[in-house]
Amino acid sequence: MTKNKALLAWVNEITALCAPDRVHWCDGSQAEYDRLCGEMVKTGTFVKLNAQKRPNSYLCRSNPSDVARTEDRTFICSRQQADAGPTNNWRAPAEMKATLTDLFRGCMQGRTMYVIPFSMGPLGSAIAHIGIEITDSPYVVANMRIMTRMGQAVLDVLGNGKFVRCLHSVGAPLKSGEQDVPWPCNATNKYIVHFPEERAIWSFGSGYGGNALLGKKCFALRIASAMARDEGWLAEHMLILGLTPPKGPTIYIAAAFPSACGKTNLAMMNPTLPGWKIRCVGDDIAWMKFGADGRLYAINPEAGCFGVAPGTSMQSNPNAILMLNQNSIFTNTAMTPEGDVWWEDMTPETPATLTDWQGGQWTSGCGRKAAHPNARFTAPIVQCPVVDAAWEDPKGVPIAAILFGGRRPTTIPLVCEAFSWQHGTFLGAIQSSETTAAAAGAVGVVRRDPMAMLPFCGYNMGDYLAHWLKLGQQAKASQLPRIFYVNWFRKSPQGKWLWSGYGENSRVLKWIYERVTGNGRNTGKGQAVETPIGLMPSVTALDTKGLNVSAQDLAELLRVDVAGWLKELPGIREHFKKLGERLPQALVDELAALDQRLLDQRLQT
Ligand code: SAT
Ligand code: MN
Repeated sequence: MTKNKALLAWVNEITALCAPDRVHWCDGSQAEYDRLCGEMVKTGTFVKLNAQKRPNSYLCRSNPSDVARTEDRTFICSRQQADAGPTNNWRAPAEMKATLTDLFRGCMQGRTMYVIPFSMGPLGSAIAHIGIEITDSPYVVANMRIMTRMGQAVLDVLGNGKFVRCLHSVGAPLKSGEQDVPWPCNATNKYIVHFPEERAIWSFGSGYGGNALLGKKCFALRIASAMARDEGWLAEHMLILGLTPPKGPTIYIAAAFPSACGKTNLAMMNPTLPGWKIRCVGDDIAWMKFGADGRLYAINPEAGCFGVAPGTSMQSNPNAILMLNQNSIFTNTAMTPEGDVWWEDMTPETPATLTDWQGGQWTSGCGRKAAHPNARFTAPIVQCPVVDAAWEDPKGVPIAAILFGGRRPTTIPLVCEAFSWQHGTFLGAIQSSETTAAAAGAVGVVRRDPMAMLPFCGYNMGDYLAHWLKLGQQAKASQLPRIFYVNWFRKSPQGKWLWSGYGENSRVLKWIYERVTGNGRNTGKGQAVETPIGLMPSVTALDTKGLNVSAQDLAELLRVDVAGWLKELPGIREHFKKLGERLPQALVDELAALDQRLLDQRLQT
């Protein structure tokens, strides 16, 4: 247990407010996990999967009203509205506390309140931080045990120290004798609320993903980004991977893409280039601090993957499929008659009949999706066959390159390198992607999503970009990671993919490796040409040996579409206007310089 006075007082306070029937302090043991999962099988929340096919694994079906993050119900409650900025929903902290206090009063009646001590990052790492989540959802407890280091060991490390307060309720109290439902939630009243100055989170009404597993987006991104601003580090929506050539040292790369744009696939990819290896440190979040040597070191604050299931297959991501072989939780996937999970594109052949994600009968060709497009797996990252040997190193891994990217069928080339940290920050600031099913709302609409942090930055996005610039100025330029912008998602006007992606993306990573390690100079490798938008590989610089791509498609992938870029500019100006007054002038200057370079280029051609 704990002697931490602040923690004990807070647990007492929340117990009095929420009025649960019981309080359980999670010890994080396997026995506790097995018991909770067993109880959820009894109540119908979990279905135990066929143990021959998938040992110690469960399927869970959420309420159809609770299937993704709800950004319109997500709030940043800083004291000053300007500190939340124009891209976040804001309410005055006192007003929001009053609303929430009313909602939370008695909200855990008939339920057990769980106290979950968890560490984001290896226990005791100087980059790690501790949180305590209080929740009335055993589903959250089970997922947090996979996604974080959780339990008594965390309390031992915490001692009398500080922790982030994470309060969560499904918002569905039970009257005495009332029968529970498999997925309790509050269909009409959802609040995902952050108090960055207090380092506190209050989440009400949703049991799904980032709304409820509060260590993830709420703490590790929204609250941590505010901590990082104050303390001079970076909390980013980035995967971390190690890249090793056939001969030569490993480099580490961090990459920011919006939710459901292939971070998990890239983080554990099998390169098609012979002899190259990729190892996974993390697939979603990176916490990065400058080390004594001036380099930027990253840890993965998580211990599991909460990945998008549909589309994951032995072709697209074999290492993820192998990671899910056991000890995993599946949410909103379909189920086979044999009691295993299934989702769209999981296998070459579609099963004839299934139970769909809502528990209904499903037959092949019926026209409905069997799994929800945002169906998720939760699996321990140690089960990934290509987990990096240093993934739990408390020091973190040194980052040599940072990638930004998104889904863009047109205009944005396969890869380009920033001229400088400031230009790279600009490329991150104008990052754009088509929306996906990871968040509630329309899918396939292009949105500007700076550093893939728009839904996850816990403070003013203008200040956030200024923080990036400031860290760059404080560091030695030669020590800083180099910044690249990539786009695996180009399509022809007829809608055909121009680039096969997945393992073939190793060809782009090889060029990046050569840029970073050879400096592109004197080695004859990693040759780049200067273009208005950045440094790009000449057509021969990209290793295309054995790649099935026409010269025409390759040229298109590596072309600077001057007309297309000029058409982007009004949208970028609009976007910058939306970011508000605190947008750094340096980025406005970068935009003007880009405009000028594009116009010059148009004159020349
Ligand atoms: O639901 S989560 O926020 O955890 C997943 C995602 O959107 O990336
Ligand atoms: Mn994510």
